[in-house]
Amino acid sequence: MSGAFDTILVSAQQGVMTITLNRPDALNAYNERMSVELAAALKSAERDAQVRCVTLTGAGRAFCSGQDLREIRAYYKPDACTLDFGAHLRQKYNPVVARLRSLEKPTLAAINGVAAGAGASFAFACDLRICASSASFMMAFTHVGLIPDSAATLTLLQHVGYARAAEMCFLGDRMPAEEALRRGLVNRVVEDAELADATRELAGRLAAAPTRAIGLTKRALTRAWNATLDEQLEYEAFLQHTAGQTADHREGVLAFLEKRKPAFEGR
Ligand code: LHQ
Repeated sequence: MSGAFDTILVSAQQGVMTITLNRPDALNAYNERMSVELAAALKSAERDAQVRCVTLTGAGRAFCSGQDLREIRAYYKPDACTLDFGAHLRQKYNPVVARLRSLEKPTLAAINGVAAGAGASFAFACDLRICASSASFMMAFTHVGLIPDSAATLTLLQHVGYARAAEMCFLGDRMPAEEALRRGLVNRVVEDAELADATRELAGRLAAAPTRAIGLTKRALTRAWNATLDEQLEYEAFLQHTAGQTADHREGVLAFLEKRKPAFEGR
């Protein structure tokens, strides 16, 4: 599938699909074509049983600088902006974020450089974030008089809490990787030169995990934000019924009893 795209690179190795946003001259700004291609790559990750982890990263010195502001330049008339923002988000951003969140496989953002605007939102929508030490996050929306979108008002809030989320969104200051780690916004920070290896190692571990159970765990964690204790207990019982029927569950228990490492197959 790697040959089919202009704005992203896609490769698959040992159960890990790596999607690289690939417009480095524009800091991987998100344009119309990238929205179509990213949606297609995520759809194929969803359908392909061989894919058991998805890594999202950027080519060059940035992760993603958000909306390509040059591409929408023509909408800015002398007295008004004629872009239909609602339709733009619903068509080009929301399906990608929804797919990232609902994918029943682990997603890992490998943040190689600045993640700004919707670029930060995409990183926040992934399950885990590993970060190069020179990377940073910037809620750039405020600098162009917009509100955070692509679910950042939810995901950032979940990751760092209201006070920090509000400050990041209102002021739009760059948050360096180390601070993001302290605030719980990212899982790991590594030296820039180590990012590729550390990502491969972590993604490899995720791809070797019991994929069905991970997918069901994602569902449970997502539902928990809006659930009461009783609802969540019931939902866990419902999902565990499914997990209990998987080959990986059986393999995990047998491996424990036989004192060996489990070999999960993702089914
Ligand atoms: C860019 C961009 C970019 C085009 C760097 N576009 N070229 C939703 C609904 C509808 C519409 C609007 O948007 C949204 C969601 C959003 O994402 S809103 C937020 C949009 N993003 C931004 O406002 C961020 C704009 N970029 C920046 O603030 C800086 O470039 C950052 C802080 C990311 C990096 O700064 P530097 O490291 O100093 O790099 P630079 O500014 O020199 O950029 C390098 C090149 O990349 C430059 O091109 P050039 O031809 O001059 O070398 C920039 O024009 C280009 N570029 N971001 N979003």
